[in-house]
Amino acid sequence: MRYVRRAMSDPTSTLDASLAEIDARFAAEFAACSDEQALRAAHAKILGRSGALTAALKEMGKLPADARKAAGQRVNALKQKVEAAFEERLQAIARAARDAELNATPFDLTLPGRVPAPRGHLHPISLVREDIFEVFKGLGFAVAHGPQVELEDYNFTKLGFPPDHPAMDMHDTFWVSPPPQAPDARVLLRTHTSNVQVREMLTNKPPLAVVSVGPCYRCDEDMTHTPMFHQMEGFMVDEHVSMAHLKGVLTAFVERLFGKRQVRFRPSYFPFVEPGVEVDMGCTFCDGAGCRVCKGTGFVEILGAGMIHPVVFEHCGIDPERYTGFAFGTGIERPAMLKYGIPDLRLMFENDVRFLAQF
Ligand code: FA5
Repeated sequence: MRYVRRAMSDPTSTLDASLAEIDARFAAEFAACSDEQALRAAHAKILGRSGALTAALKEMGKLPADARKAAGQRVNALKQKVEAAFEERLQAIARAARDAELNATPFDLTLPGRVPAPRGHLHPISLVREDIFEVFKGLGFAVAHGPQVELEDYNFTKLGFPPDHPAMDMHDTFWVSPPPQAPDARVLLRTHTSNVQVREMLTNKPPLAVVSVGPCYRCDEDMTHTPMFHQMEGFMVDEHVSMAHLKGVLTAFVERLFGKRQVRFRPSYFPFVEPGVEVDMGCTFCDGAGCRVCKGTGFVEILGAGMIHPVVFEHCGIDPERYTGFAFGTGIERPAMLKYGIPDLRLMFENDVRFLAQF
């Protein structure tokens, strides 16, 4: 319904007639509104920019000066009445909506959805990491973690890498700007998990048997190398630990992860072990018969290992006259590739669901 603007000769009477009309109708109009949108529209018809009461207010200027004050009070009183009724109706509408919601057919949030949500699963790297932890926990090893942003001292120096040693060329290192509070610190992204060996030996006393798995970084990329990859590191330190323990533990590890297969140890070099060995196992693709993966040898390289160098013990405050130990490490993408028959390491990090869904 529209409010009519009256044309009367006496401006005070015109105003009063408009106010009376608004007053007579607004309550019923608000009451007829059943939702907030309709109520706001009804309110705008009275108090909006072109609303009836707004128009009446504009007429005030036409009143004789002595009538303006009293007329202003009448307009304001009506305005307050309209606003109060509007607020009250607004709340009543909100209450009614809430009641309707509460009284509606109960909605059971715990019911399963009609379309089953596809279930995710662990990434092959995580699967192998968990398998590795299970094997070593079964052999009595504790699990430890180390930082990925590391000091050169813990990544190289304490492990006996002399500065500018050719062994460092194999670790194409990403260097990181030092923090402002230590501008001379030599900071890097760890190139291997052997930093965990250093940190654990610096903070704990033997006997120690620890395994760690985590991301490492080298400036390297091709079919079998990525700038970020994962390594496993393990070590054992106690009195009388020998190469026999190294061979026993690593043979058990290979057999528990891959099933019974041949394991062989070849001499090798790492600056932080003496003697050092490379550990190979019978190829999982051809069962030792010789294939493309094992380059016809029947063996694939699976671990680097060795007896911990006395210099490393000295750097970490462990008496090399009393204690001996062995350490081992490997990239874990390699075991994952062998275990699941994955041909290209880069597939692991492309996050293509067609690949990931196969595990
Ligand atoms: C090491 O990093 C030694 N810390 C391992 C070790 C620990 C030896 C304890 C003895 C005792 P190496 O640089 O060879 O060794 O790296 C070990 C493995 O990490 C490699 O055989 C490879 O499997 C993996 N790896 C290294 N760089 C990359 C890369 N860019 N992408 C993927 N895997 C890599």
